[in-house]
Amino acid sequence: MSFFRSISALSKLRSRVTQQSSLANSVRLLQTQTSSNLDLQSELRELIPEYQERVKKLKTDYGKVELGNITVDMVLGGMRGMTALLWLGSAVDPEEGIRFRGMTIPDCQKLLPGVKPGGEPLPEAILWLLLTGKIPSKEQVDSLSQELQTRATVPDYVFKAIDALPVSAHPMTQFTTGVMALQVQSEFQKQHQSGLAKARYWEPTYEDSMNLIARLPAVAAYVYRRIFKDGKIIPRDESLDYGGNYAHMLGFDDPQMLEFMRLYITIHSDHEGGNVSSHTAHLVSTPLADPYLAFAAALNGLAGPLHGLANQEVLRWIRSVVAEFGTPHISTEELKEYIHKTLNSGQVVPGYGHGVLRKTDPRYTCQREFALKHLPDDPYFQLVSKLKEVVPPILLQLGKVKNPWPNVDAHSGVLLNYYGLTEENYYTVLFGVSRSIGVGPQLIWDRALGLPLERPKSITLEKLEAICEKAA
Ligand code: CMX
Repeated sequence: MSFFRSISALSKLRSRVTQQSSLANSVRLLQTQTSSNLDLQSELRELIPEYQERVKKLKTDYGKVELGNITVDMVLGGMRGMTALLWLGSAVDPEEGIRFRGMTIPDCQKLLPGVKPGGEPLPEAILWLLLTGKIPSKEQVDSLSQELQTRATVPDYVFKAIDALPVSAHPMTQFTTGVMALQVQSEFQKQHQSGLAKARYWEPTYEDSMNLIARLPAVAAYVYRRIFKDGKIIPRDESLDYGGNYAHMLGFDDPQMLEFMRLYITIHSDHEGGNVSSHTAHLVSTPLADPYLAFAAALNGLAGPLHGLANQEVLRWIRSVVAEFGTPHISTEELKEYIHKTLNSGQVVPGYGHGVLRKTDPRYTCQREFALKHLPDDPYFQLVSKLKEVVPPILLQLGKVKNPWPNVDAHSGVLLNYYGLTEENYYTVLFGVSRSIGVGPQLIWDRALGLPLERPKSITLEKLEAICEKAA
């Protein structure tokens, strides 16, 4: 199928999707591309020439096609609405939310293999989908699971680097330090210094990205056990899948928690390219910084309270509400009062709002559905449900908030808390591990497609004023 026929098929698919036949259509689209290889790298190797052709055609035949105008608002408004990045794995529609290679979260829950039929998608499956655009079979997912296990050994100096920090250092600081220490093993850096040809850049990038993804759970679990469990480390269980094993190394073996972890990693993996962590990873990788360097930079952006740290902030805020009233059973009036108090003190309500979304985040909705199934009577879940009714009208009244609805971070904390992962300072590390599964594939494609150094033009204040005066 040619690229333009694929695009037209995709846009037809999209309009039909909104008429509630998303699953059937997604299946039809993805079935046109059945996977034949058992291992991921061979699958990718087959795909790369086709994608290179598509990008080449765009550059040679359509290079001057406009994607929109750049306005002063965009320059002063954090580049909102400026389409300027190529990102293969996923796209966020303001009304509908995330689609991973064209598939919604419910599509993924139905079509991607779980541990058992009907189980939550395995993180290995979303990794396969994001990298190849194809739905993997259970056999392929199991083979990838094994591949990740064989790559998962973490050198001792990584743990020593973390140990050099005070235990009181924030979990994200300790985690990112571990990622920087992993960088010592970068294949890309080694091969590039030995004179690697450009056409082969993607190969060590694949090695680094897969090694990084495979090793992160052990590093992340080490940080958790070091800070919160007296340094008692739990070795990995090779019989478990990626998400299950991560939960196990943290110290959680309840099968429901393992299922939640698989869902959590899947839905946090990717959120198109413009969010701070994904964009940072891409940007930092473009001067050929290796995947470890790029991902460590991404984690530093994720650690900001308006981005990935918001999940920590949400639980802290919920705990402060409960502490204020001495109970999680709080009346609507009391909740309203507390929200106003937060806003009047100049703070944001964490877990609400978004830079792109204009409806409730489907990542929130699927966590809500999980909670309704497994913990409907949990008082913290009930409080989160009540907040969804009370917060949006108050934010709307402010007259400036573009999206008053809950985002992914509004929900994850109460689920983790229910299963015993109560230390909210750690939550962003979970997000970080998950985000590697979205970022890794894009870094591989960045090198396979030969995407150049990212270097947008900036403008001085005087120049901006002069242009505006002339336009007026
Ligand atoms: N509470 C209070 N005020 C909010 C708000 C919220 N939840 N969301 C937006 N606003 C305010 C903004 O601070 C801004 O105020 P000023 O003009 O005074 O600076 C105004 O409304 C307009 O902002 P916006 O255009 O609606 O939102 P942005 O695209 O600028 O910001 C986001 C998006 C997520 C940073 C913002 O909604 C926010 O701070 N939310 C709370 C933090 C949060 O949940 N972050 C997690 C997002 C998901 C993720 O990345 O993980």
